[in-house]
Amino acid sequence: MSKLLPAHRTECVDTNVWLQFTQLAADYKAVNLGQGFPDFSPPEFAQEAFCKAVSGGHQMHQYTRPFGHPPLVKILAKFFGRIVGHEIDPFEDVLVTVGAYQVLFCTFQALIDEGDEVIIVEPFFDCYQPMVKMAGGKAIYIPLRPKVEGSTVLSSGDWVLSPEELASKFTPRTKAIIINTPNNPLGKVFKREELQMIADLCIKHDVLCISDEVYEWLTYDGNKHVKMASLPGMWERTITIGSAGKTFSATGWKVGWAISSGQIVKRLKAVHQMSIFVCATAAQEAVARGFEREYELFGTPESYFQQLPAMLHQKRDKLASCLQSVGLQPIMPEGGYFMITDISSVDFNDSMSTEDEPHDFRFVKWLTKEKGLATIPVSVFYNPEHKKDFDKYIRFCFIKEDSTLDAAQDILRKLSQRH
Ligand code: IK2
Repeated sequence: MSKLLPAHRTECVDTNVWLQFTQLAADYKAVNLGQGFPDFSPPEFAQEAFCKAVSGGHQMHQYTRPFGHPPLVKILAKFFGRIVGHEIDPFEDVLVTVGAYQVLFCTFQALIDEGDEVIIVEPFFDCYQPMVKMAGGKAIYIPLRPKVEGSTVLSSGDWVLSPEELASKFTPRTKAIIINTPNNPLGKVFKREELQMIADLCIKHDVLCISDEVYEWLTYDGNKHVKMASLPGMWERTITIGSAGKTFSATGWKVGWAISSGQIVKRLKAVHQMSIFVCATAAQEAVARGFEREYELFGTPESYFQQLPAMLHQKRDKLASCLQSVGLQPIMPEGGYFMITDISSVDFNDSMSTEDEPHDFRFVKWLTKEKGLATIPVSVFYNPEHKKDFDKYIRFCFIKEDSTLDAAQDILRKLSQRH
């Protein structure tokens, strides 16, 4: 066999939806409600903290502690210790990484062995599946489904797991389950009872829970984010994943973290040490200052963790009314900054697409190229066997300037008039 061939472990990595659709949006100069990032600046205090860090002396430009800049791990431990109700050791129980993406990679590499099964709740952030596979694990899927098939589903809260179906997925080989709350792309915020049902199964089968909580501050209509690690018996088996990019509307800073028991974090640190070693100092310093501010203002109207969801609530409602006004039925997200909608009623001429592409891929390409509006097909958040059942939905991102949402509205209105 040729020595020029790559290692097998890279074979599970195919093209990536973000590369593909972000490029398409740029090529066609489309109004971009595709990839999940704000088209506005982070809050003033965060920008100032970043500038201050950069001009804060030579140390800010040199390596810091490999497993997390000390001021950052200290405030993360203090901040989340108060919420989880468990003392968190900043140097043992926290790892800072290059965004939540790298935490996911470290987690799977550190904890999954050849043949281990990982239960993935669908829809799921698309990298979970190849990352499990790359670690030698086997992904086992369980979809959230609308409560009553065929009825009009109006809220992401109507999408639920079947407790019996979930229980049937646990086997002696199950090592972990990964959940994402608030969920990307659906916007579901798991209720305490739903998390308790998952926690009970984790404890019963001695399984880890990887809890991707990058949108934790973004909940609407009185829905409350509950941290899996705060449930009884879950601290020692939960890896909680967070992202400064999502927390402070600064996705380009690429600072993320894992919080778990020291024993688990020690293994994640090993992967981090062998891959990245140390993350950018100034970005971590700025995130630390952001959290210190939020610690003091927690629960007050000045807190960004109150202001951001309040702003996004309005944007969510604006996008929802726009979709409704053109005859589309959005599934109202309880959290996060994405909204999905059924597009099966929309006629479109997709002569440019290939036959074998899923319906939502064809629709999104057509909408971007022909109409100048970029979105994301929802079937990318499903495993190949379930894609067909969910390819009638597309995802809109609403953490955008009102002018961007207005531009999207103009396009959708024209589209509906044509029909
Ligand atoms: N986990 C989830 C659930 C995410 O959504 C993301 C970021 N995804 O945003 C792209 C999109 O869906 O449009 C991550 C993890 C990664 O976060 P970070 O940017 O901190 O690496």
